[in-house]
Amino acid sequence: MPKRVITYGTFDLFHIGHVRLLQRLASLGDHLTVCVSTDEFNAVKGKKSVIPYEQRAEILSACRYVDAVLPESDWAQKRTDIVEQKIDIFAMGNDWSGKFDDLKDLCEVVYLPRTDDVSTTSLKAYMDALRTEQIGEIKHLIETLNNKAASL
Ligand code: C2G
Repeated sequence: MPKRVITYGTFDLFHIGHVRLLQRLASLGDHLTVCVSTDEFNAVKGKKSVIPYEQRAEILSACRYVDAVLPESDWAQKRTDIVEQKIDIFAMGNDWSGKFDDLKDLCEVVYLPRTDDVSTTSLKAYMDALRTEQIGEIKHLIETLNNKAASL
């Protein structure tokens, strides 16, 4: 019987950590379903993604390791999803280690190693730093031009 795997996440600013996780998840079975957090559920999680849900879902659908994409709209849907989707393995990155062991009565629960040195948070921080630097450069340019104009 083909093994069916499921995972959940925001997958904002899709990066190599996400790709490697999906690759590992796909190698666990024959079919991988990814439940992508909706923008509304992200608010519940205390997150605001840069990329809106529709685009995050489309990006995941385009990933060679992903067979199906569903919305994740609340914490409690996992049990229903596992039963309805006939899931054999529930898997997440190990930053969630132990958090979903209650699902072990329904299916195998696996936590896989995260990819170090990359995260959506660090990408956002880098973009913010770039933006701050660019604003500083623009302000300096304006000041220079004003000084030149004043000396004419
Ligand atoms: N991940 C990873 N390596 C990284 C970053 C993320 O393996 N460098 C994994 C996480 O462990 C998670 C998945 O990629 O399994 C998605 O990460 P997020 O988009 O941050 O998802 P999260 O906010 O953890 O939401 O109900 C579960 C939640 O929806 C999980």
